[in-house]
Amino acid sequence: MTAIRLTLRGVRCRAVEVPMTYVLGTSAGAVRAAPLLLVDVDTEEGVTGRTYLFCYTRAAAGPIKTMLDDAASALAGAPLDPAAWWATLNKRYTLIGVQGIVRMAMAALDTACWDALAIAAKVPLATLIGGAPKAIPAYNSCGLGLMAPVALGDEAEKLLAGGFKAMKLRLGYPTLKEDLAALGAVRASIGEHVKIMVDYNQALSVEEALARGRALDEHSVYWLEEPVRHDDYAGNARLAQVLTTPIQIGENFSLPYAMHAALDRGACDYVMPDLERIGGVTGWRQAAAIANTRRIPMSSHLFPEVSAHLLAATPTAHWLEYVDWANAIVEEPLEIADGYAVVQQRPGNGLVWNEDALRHYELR
Ligand code: SMN
Ligand code: MG
Repeated sequence: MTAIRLTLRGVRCRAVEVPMTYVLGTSAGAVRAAPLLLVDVDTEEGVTGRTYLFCYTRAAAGPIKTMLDDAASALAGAPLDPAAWWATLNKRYTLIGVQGIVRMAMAALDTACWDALAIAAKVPLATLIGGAPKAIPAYNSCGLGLMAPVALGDEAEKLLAGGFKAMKLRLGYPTLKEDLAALGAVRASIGEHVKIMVDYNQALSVEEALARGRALDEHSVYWLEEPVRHDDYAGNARLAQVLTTPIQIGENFSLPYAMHAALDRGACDYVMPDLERIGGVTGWRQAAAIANTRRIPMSSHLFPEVSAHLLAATPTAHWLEYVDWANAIVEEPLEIADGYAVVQQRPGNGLVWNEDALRHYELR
């Protein structure tokens, strides 16, 4: 741990729902607005660390806040030590289980504490965790949900703004023919030189994924994401063996243990952990070490502001997933230049709330 000494005073949470520029129409349902829980960790020394959680559904914001308050009440007055606090909180929550919203609350506390420590040390988060600010290749993951091919072509063209050289298309239509029509429409609109990742959000059986995957193998898809149940490691491993398109999973890895188990089973070619599911900055660093020992390319899932710092300190860093959801409520949105996310030199992870905008979107 670092030599910086900060003392936990408490946690403040505010729920907001921000409009999304592009609807995220996945095979498992459409997301039209982003319910976010903004988390501020206050210290006795006056430094505040911040992060946010994506709640998926409004209903989860309140219960996550309750769990965060509980965790903070157990640790108030203690010196900030996010890596060590996992053991303390694992013990406190063994019986309920460190899963779901319990784990999301712990990840947020962890991430905000790391922000506070970086601010106190006057260095960017990337630097505090052993990297340095740099440009991170990003793909545009806004939109491109399940919709008519013509609309997909139009949207894909808009998503090139910012110089993106890669974007993600959601698939999982009732038929392979429709999947190929969607892919064809995006390809025709953006040309041969922009990479297309495709995401099934676990829609397929292994047999169906083999059939659709073999067809996609002929269409230069950059990766094939979550084709089947995320925790069917045997099924994913079969796909990774048979198909030439790389298999990408990881947004549903629960803590670094799940990623370790998936890689032990050969379940994928690439990994893309999610900050709030992998265990915050502490969990991410452990996952990055696992990916490094196996030379597995590691991308991020959502939370581009913090993830850019994490990827800047990840030995096998691959792609940043860019979404613009938090832009509506932060002072300085993550900058994208020529398709790269720019990790800033300012201390911490860079998240500062725009209080005026926040009041507008706050859920009460
Ligand atoms: C996704 C992200 C957030 C909500 C729904 C779906 C998607 C992704 O799987 O990888 O971006
Ligand atoms: Mg996904």
